[in-house]
Amino acid sequence: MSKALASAILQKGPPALSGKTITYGTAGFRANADMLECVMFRVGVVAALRSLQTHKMVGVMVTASHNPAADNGSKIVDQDGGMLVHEWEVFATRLANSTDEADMSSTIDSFYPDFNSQAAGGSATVVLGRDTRVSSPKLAELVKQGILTCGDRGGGVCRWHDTCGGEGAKVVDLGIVTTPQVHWAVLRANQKGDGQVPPLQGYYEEHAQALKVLLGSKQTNVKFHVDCANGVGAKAVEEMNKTLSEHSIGFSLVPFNVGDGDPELLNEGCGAEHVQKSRKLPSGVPASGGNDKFASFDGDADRVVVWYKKDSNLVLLDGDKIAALFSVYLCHLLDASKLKLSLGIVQTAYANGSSTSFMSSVLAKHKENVTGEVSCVATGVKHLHHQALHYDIGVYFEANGHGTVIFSDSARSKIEERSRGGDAAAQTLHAFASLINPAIGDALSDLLAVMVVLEVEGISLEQWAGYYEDLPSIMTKVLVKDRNAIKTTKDEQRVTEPKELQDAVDAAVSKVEQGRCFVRPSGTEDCVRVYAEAGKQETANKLAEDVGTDIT
Ligand code: 16G
Ligand code: ZN
Repeated sequence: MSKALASAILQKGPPALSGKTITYGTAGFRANADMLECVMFRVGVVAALRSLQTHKMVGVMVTASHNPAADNGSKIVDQDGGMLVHEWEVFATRLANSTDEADMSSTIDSFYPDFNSQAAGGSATVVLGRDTRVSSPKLAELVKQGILTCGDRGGGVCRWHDTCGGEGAKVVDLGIVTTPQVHWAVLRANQKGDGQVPPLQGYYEEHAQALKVLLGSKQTNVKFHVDCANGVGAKAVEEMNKTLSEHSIGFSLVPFNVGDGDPELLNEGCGAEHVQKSRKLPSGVPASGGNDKFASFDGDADRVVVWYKKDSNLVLLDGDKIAALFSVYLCHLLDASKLKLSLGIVQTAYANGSSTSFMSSVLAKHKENVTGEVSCVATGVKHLHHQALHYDIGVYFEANGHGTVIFSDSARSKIEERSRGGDAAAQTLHAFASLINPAIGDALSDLLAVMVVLEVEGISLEQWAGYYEDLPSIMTKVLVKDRNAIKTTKDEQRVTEPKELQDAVDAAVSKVEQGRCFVRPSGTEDCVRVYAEAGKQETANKLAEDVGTDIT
């Protein structure tokens, strides 16, 4: 059976990778859209196979997130609503690059040994979403073809079955949505287990219901201007606004950079990536009063950073600051409820050193009622999410604005039980858990969570910014022949190979006050990244420059 499938895949042609291989990396497959046609078809096949194997729905999102408009990519959403398990990432990479029927068929057999037995009578359902890129409709169509090819009944025989008793493969196309909405749809569909994907209105309703509980009788009138990076966020923000106003919730999100002009403007000089990396105002900022509040999403709305203007400069509240805001809030609630739950704060090496010290001191202050720790893992949401699962409550954020808060099943039931007994803090915890996307970082959920925490705790953006002061930092990239020659420790803080490189980094860092520096190969680009931090900006810049020279 795997042979029949391999031959059907190859009929679509070999991958147009011009001699290069493509890897399912931290953010799935990403490349120039022209290279991706065949790869996308194969992504559809992999997703259908994963659904067949797990007997659950999975998802595919066609997007290249914050990358330029000419790029595209795809991410597979696993049956639990999270990122694809690692083994299947390897499978996806192997299948995407294969050019030979025998190799492809044996790849299917080795990664999915039960394929032949499970295929008989089995079925697959894949939830499909796409972003606003010009290439996305065509590439989503190819993913669809890949999915349907798996269940194709050409000549009355399903590709999976000799005599077809199963339902083959099905696609539920959500059209243009945010990446986190695909994760949400898969999670909720599998939780319900009735084979139906809930309408997206449920996503907006869930947020509104949770906000109502969190705000209680508080009358609010909070406005945030939202830079939608000229991507999918604009549509979601508009829908969210409608639902908020239907429920008379005094939160308004005023979108700008909504992508109604040139499609090339996606992520161009705007959005979370631009704001967080350059610390400059995005294009298209509406003329506004001095006290206005802003947020920037990335192109597929799974990242958010918050900011405001001070003397026409931008004051950034990045993912680290969002994690700090949520952690302080959650510590207060855990103190008040005496639930004795563990709180893990998960960061990457890019987290500013000041944020790590701040979080550790917050946890220390609350140690009577909260057992907690701050941990550091490798870059990429899947690593953070995985680590956050170790705690009752896991707060995870990358500095770039990717993150969420997850609650374990047992924490949820303890919170629910306590809140049924009328405990106000537990009721608030319960509503917060319902507000924030449990599957993955979600710009819209995170922003609403930020807004409600600021509002109910009476914290201004300036006070929040004052939680701690970031150490000056810089990130640079260095082009090398083979970035994979550089190996690091699991948390990416230190280079293990070549050893001399870490020695050189250590020597450079030892000369710098409050210095910290690390080097890691990028998971998304053909380069090596250098991050440096120090007491002064010039010193951080010099440290990054010196280490960069050591690499080349
Ligand atoms: C991907 C990751 C992002 C990470 C970035 C680092 C996901 C969904 N996305 O975009 O979290 O910050 O890669 O890129 O995991 P780099 O490896 O090129 O530095
Ligand atoms: Zn993104």
